[in-house]
Amino acid sequence: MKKTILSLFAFSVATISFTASAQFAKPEDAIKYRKAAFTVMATHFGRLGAMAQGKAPFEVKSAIDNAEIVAEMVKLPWAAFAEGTDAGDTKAKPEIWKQSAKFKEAAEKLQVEATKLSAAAKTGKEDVFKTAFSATAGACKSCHDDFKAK
Ligand code: ASC
Repeated sequence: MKKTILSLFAFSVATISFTASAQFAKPEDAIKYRKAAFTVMATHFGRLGAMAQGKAPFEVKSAIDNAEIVAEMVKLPWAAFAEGTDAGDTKAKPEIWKQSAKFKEAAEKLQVEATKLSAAAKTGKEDVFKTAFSATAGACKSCHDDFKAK
């Protein structure tokens, strides 16, 4: 029984990782894809940053629209960090694959914070929005510190 469960588990793990790398024909496609996702994310996060830092007026609709895009985009890059996509036109550090549990945790933390940011924008309260923005920016930064080359 135990053996059956173990081999089923091993099979599903193998299937999942195979599927992740099978999503992209070539490693450079995965690299391009994840960079594109981060670019879109950073564009909309930057618009939120301008409001959070008082460089643009705080507008609830704009905050909601941009935060919703960030919260969706933040789901996308991770599948493109498949095995074998560490070399090429990328600032991804080898630690992404060497400390994959820690990387996964950082990615999940960002997704949690981005979801909270979207909810914060919907309160329409500038101070609530600013606090959630800082927490999300902190999640971006701590992952970059550990996993992104300068
Ligand atoms: C941004 C952006 C990032 C993060 C990060 C937060 O606007 O493009 O990568 O914020 O700088 O510290």
